[in-house]
Amino acid sequence: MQTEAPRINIDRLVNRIDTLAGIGAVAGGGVCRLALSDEDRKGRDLVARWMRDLGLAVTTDRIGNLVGIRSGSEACPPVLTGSHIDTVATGGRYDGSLGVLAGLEVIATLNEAGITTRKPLGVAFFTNEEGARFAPDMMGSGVHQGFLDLEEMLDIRGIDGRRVGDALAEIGYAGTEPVGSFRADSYLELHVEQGPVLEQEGFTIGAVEGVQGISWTEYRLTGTSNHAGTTPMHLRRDAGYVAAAVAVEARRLSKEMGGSQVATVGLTELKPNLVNVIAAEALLTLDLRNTDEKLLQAAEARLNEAIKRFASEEGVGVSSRRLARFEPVMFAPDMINLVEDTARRLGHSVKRLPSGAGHDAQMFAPNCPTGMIFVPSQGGISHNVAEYTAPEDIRAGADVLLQALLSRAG
Ligand code: HGY
Ligand code: MN
Ligand code: MN
Repeated sequence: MQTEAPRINIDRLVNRIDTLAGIGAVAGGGVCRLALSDEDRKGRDLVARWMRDLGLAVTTDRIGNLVGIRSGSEACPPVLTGSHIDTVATGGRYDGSLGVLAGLEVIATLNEAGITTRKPLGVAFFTNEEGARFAPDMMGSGVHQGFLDLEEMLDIRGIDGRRVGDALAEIGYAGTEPVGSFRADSYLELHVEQGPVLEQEGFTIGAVEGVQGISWTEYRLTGTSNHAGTTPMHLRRDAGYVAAAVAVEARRLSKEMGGSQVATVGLTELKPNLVNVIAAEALLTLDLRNTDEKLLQAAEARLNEAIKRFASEEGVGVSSRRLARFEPVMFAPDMINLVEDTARRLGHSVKRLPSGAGHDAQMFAPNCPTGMIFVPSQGGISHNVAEYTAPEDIRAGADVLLQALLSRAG
């Protein structure tokens, strides 16, 4: 019988994090592995090899989710962990990758300790969690858990016009495993907080209560290109001006609403995008989030109304397309307690908090007991090449993951 609880090997875990970060590496220590890109393919190949080297039985489903299973003494639904390895274009090396690689580190530690769990354990990574190239985000896990339709997702076109199904086939990860029917005993994901709370308040572990609601909309504004010098201001139909007004109003409204309301105009494209031409067209995206569904709906309605008003005052046409919409999700109380109790048992400070970011875990929450473990992000920075989490915090998070998974898997 194990005398003392096994501990993860932090050097091996950090080494895997750094090795994976070498694929799609960008200046400043960050990573660009947009979903279904060639870098994503290389990252997938590496992690799939590590999964097999650890003796996991690996399957690939029809939207490219990979699940590696370690048998237990009983045949029953697995206790699953994992996250994503796709990144935004200016991503960090921990967002997503930490959860997948910490899951592999748990397997490696159990293999070394010769421990067989009662329930099987699984480590997964899901296709296109970020949604930066192909919206919506959490695409793979949403299909995996039956909330997003496979065929509809395969037909989605990205910001570069590519079709998901074609890009997936091109990187060789259009698997055969069916989707939507996988049932886990439970799901527990380790992820960097990506916000400032744990660091500012001096906590090592976050016991995540849930994920806030997410609303992504694309607006296409159609004005009239004209000469920047000869066109009197009252005769303009300036799509660029309306786009800028939207960003200002989104900021103003969020401040007025307060609470957890946030708003981001992250993508704007002007046509023809020239110094002396009034923009004929503007494409922009609006990312709205709130922990409260009713408030999120209110923010959506008020901003949509404002955009219509700005456009009509400027004589600009407006059309919109929904890119993503997920309601807030609460995690299972017994999983939140498990994270909290395990962290305390291992001597780590722990705080309950909601997640500002979307995560694959939110797709499991309606189907099985689901929880998340957060570790601090230095300076609260993420979706930025400077993203950093200290090794001692990574070790703490991975040890909590190991012990919590052992508690679930018996
Ligand atoms: O947008 C998000 O919250 C996540 O990074 N996909
Ligand atoms: Mn993430
Ligand atoms: Mn992310």
